[in-house]
Amino acid sequence: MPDLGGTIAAEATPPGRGAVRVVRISGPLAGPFLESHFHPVGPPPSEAPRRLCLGELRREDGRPLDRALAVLFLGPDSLTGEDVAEIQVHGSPGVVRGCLDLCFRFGIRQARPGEFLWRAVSLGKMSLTEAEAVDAMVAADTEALALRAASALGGRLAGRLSGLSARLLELRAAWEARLDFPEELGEAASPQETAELEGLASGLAALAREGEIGARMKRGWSVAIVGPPNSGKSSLFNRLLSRERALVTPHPGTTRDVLEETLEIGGLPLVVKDTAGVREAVGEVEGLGVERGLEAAAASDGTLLVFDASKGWGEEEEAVLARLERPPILTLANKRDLCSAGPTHPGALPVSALTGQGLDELVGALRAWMGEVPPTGGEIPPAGERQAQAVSRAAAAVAEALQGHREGVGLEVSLSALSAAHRWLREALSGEGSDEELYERIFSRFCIGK
Ligand SMILES: Nc1nc2c(ncn2[C@@H]2O[C@H](COP(=O)(O)OP(=O)(O)OP(=O)(O)O)[C@@H](O)[C@H]2O)c(=O)[nH]1
Ligand SMILES: [Mg+2]
Repeated sequence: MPDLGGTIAAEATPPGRGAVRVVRISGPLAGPFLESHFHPVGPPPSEAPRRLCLGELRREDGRPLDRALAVLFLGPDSLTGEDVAEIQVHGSPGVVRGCLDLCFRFGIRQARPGEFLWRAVSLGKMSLTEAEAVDAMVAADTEALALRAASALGGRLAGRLSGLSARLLELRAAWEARLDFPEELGEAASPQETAELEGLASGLAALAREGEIGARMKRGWSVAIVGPPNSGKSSLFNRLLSRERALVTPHPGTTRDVLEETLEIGGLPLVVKDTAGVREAVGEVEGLGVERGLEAAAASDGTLLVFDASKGWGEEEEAVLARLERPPILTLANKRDLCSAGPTHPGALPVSALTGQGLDELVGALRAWMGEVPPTGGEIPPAGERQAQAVSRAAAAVAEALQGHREGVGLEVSLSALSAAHRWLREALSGEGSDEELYERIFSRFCIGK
């Protein structure tokens, strides 16, 4: 088990160069560190807690390291519940390194991943649910994911989970009592109890579904662009990305390696892959490219089959279709600008990578294929994968209890499913185990500085 005590420091901002980078310190040495190394222009941070103070950060030998802003939050009114200092330095790797080294020579140690949030949870400043929502927020690559994470912040998700957990406990208690005093209370569940079980089952099922949507939103969707050589796959890929990412030439067999880029459609991530044109390969390299392209197509959630509408649909196109594992989600009749209007191929969407014709329809169709995912979910979704899994197990256990109850298995059997559900809900809420075990299991996967 790692040492989780002492005063810790880490950079709270991402590495690289920028206007400002922030070093965060938590623990009893936070105040003394500022006292000895931060020389304020006005009152020192210890006399003006929670206020930004301008001053000079100086090394042990008195040489200035940077002009900086510092703020001190005195525990327990801080992120972690301990004394926390934050120092805003100029955003260069050198200054941050110098500031952290100064901390380490002062007896402060490097924070482990997620250790600030872990301290906040162990000192009761934040629920596990909120800490995981912060982690999900930092990991959010799209606005839709940020909106989901935000709805779990501020304790609302924890409130919802505890509400469900309390109702479950009450139902368990009522049924335990019936088992203990069958003569007085009767052995059969009351209609209200049955209704409550149904309510719990549907509430948890909705929450579990939200968790699945969240996991999907994070993972994203993937689509491979396939078709005969020279049909305009790379041109369409570039058009979707709005930049010249892939090579385009009039020569068939231009694309070899699979190119992958992530697009955001309706706030959701979509990985688009450009692949080599499928035909009996002209050479070894092209042959390898074709194989890779087909593998990428098989590994994607869907394919877009592109053909050259000015040439029309023929044997080449049928051959590509035959080599796909699943039917394409959409067939695109490209180079529509070269041929007059009229039917191309049944169900194909006419597009032109050159003029952009049909692109809005294509994006709309992709969005529809990705499913109608409500960006905020309306509900307050589970904040992370661990929590989503626990909720989905709780939902499965309650569904099992309900099914058993309907089949008349008896309260005892339903109760054991209910108590399993309760355990999973508690796991979702607070994680099971000691503080240190929780650190290992959950927080150590977070990034440093959180
Ligand atoms: N007129 C017209 N030309 C297009 C269109 N799309 C692509 N082209 C042209 O078709 C040729 C082939 O385009 P690419 O995008 O390289 O085709 P590809 O399917 O990626 O070809 P491979 O990588 O060889 O399989 C290029 O000369 C493009 O400029 C279009 O919509 N209209
Ligand atoms: Mg290409």
